Amino acid sequence: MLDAFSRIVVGADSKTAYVGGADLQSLRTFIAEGNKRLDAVNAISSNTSCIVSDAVSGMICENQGLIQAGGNCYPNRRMAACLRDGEIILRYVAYALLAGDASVLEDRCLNGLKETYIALGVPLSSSARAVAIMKAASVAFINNTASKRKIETPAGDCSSLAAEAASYFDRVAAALS
Ligand SMILES: CCC1=C(C)/C(=C/C2=NC(=C\c3[nH]c(/C=C4\NC(=O)[C@H](C)[C@H]4CC)c(C)c3CCC(=O)O)/C(CCC(=O)O)=C2C)NC1=O
Repeated sequence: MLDAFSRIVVGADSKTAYVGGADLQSLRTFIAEGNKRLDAVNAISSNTSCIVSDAVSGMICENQGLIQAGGNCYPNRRMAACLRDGEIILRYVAYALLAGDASVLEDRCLNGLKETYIALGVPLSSSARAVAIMKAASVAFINNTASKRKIETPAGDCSSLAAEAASYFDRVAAALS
C-alpha cells in the first residue's frame, strides 16, 4: 500500500533521482491542504450508513427485481451482504482519500472483486449504480452541499478533494465494468 509520500519515493527511486522540484511542490500542497483532506475524509466517515443505505435503496427502487425471488438482494442474507459490500467499498474509498493514493483501494478491495461477483451472480451493473449514487452523495458531503446534513467547518473550497474522491469511485466502477 502506498500513500502520496511513498508513491513519490518509489517514483524517484525508479529514476535513481532525489525527490525535488514538482514532486516536492506537490507534497507541500498535500501538507498545506492536510486539514481540508481530514475534513473531507470525515465528511464521508461520519455519514457512512446514510450514504450506503441511500445508495442501495436507490438501486433497488430503480430495479425492484433485486428484492424478488431470484434477485441478488433476496433473501435478507443477500440484502445484508449487499449493504456490507457497500460499507466495505466506501471504507476503502475513505482510506484512499486519506492516503492521497488509490493503491489501498485497488490492492485490498478491488483486486478480484469483479471475478468474485461474476462467480456469485452479483449483478455488475446494479453494483455500479450503487457506487455511482455513493459517489454523488460523498461529493455532496465533501462540498458540504448535502441538503439535510451540514458539518461545521471553516468556509473553504474542497472541490479538488471532492474530485479526487470521485476519481476513486470511478476506479471502483472501472474495476466492475
Ligand atoms: C476486502 C474487501 C471485500 C469485498 C469487496 C468483499 C466482497 C464480497 N461480497 C460477497 C457477496 C455478496 N455481495 C453482494 C452484493 C450485492 N448484491 C446485489 O444485488 C447488489 C448489486 C450488491 C450490493 C450493492 C451479495 C448479495 C453477496 C452474497 C451473494 C451470495 O451469497 O449469493 C462476497 C462473497 C462472500 C460473502 O458472501 O461474504 C465477497 C467476498 N469481501 C471482502 O472481504
